[in-house]
Amino acid sequence: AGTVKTPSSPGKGPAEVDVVVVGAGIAGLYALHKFREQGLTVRVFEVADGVGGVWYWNRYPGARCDVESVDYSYSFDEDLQQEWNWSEKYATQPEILAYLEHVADRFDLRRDIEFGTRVTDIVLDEPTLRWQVGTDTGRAVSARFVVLATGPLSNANTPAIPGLDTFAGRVLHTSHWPHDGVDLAGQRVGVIGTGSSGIQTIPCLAEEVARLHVFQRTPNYSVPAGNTPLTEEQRQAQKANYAERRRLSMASGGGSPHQPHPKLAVEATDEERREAYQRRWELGGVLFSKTFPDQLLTREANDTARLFWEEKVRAVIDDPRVADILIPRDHPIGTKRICTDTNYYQTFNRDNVELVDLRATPITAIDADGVHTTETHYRLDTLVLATGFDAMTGSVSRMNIVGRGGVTLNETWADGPKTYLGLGIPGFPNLFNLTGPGSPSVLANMVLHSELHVDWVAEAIGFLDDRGAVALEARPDAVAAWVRECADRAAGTLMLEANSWYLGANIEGKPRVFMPFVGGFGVYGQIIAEVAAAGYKGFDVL
Ligand code: N01
Repeated sequence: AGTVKTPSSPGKGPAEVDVVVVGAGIAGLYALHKFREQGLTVRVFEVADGVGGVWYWNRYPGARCDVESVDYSYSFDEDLQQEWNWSEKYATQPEILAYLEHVADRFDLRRDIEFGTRVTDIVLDEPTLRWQVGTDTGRAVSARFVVLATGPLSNANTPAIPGLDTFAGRVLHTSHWPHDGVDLAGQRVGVIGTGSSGIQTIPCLAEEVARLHVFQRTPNYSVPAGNTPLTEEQRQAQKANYAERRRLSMASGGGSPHQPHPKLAVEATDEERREAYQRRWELGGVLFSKTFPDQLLTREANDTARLFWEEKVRAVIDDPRVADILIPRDHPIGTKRICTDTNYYQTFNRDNVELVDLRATPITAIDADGVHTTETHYRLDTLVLATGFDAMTGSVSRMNIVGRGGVTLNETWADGPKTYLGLGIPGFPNLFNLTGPGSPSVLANMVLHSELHVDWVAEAIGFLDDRGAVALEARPDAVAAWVRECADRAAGTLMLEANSWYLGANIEGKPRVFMPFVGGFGVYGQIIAEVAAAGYKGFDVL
């Protein structure tokens, strides 16, 4: 448990504010803008030297969003959405970062953000119900509200492979790629990890390096992104239809305007199914896993998608033995985040690329020169770790968050995260965790989800202020019911059949709990709106 520091202000910045926001990514930037517009004083702390969150850090070659740029952008300001021009259907990391920097400038956000500052402690002062926030730069700020906008995928996972620290070459993690780029021309490079990051970067690295060894433990499903430049005509058409596009997105399952086929996969004819899958295949990207409404509900429906996918993928891989290694067999399609790619499978037809099947020949150690498997030693100049994140709880768990009675959030969540609506935690009044466990989170479009959460918190603060109330605190019975509802909904799907990071399965010792709310973004939006309209049912108003 932490101690309460006396508010102080070494260097710059206020010692007392209405709201402290942790993180200046998509959610944190909008939170700052929204709360400030509401007349609140706000301070944002951000570890990085700039805005952007994941889009600040993940600069690996090929990094690109898998949600269409027109949808993966803020809706809160009509002029912003009409004036910004996306150049491609799926935006690259540099373009998204440029957009977020533009937003920071346009709304004059930087003056309330302290960069290069990590929040270390968030401690409740129980008599006043204020939060004392401490940082690694020695700042201590007192706030009525704390909003955690630390992002579900911001804490890199580096595997504990024996000897990793003895490697003489360079070790790069995709999520902490050097800002000035890396020249890998002529090198022998190894990539460990074939999730979304690996699958995006492998085709780009293959074109640059002399020799690429891809170390694959578990194969993933990937669908071609189908990225294209946007023409001025397409942009105009999208913008003319923006309001309707947003309306559909807010009511949808995943926060984008595309609707699933109106029939169940198991009720459609073979021909109808093929046509529907083909249309989604051509549309490109993650939406393939939501072609039919029952695709993630029953094996029978899922198999129809899986077999269509397998046929497509086998057709572009020259060596059937390589195809066998690249085709997943351990989980239904879509039960891990489906990946999107540009020429991923075709990359294994190249002479300078070798797929290493770690299921057959596991890594035993890393030495100064490269990677040892049970069969071979691979000499490498550079090792790329595309090994993912301690997702959804990783960043929050690294802060010392202390609520009522000196109990920490890590103690409260020892058996897995427990929230009411993802937003409230008993014992932690006025502490709001955005887009985290208990909300649709990573299953939805993060930009619209961030807006939904920030707007809800802003309204809740307005509600308290109108009544002269001090705090909102989730009730234990409401948490128990919500945790049960989230678990029941997940159990009704195929999502528990994969060892995914949604379940914490990629991190040793992490409790196995399906963390996102699986009931859909639109449904969730309705639920939290109804709770607010009913005077914050399930919360104590203090
Ligand atoms: O991480 P991952 P990611 N030895 O956890 C392997 C979003 N995202 O950064 O499955 C060998 O998915 C691990 O293997 P296994 C998106 O939501 C989006 O790729 O544990 N291998 C796996 O192959 C995504 O889902 C975009 O057997 C080891 C890989 O590393 C999420 O971020 C782009 C290992 C990790 O895959 C995370 O994606 C990028 C070990 N010891 C990311 N440890 C887009 O928008 C781990 N692995 C397109």
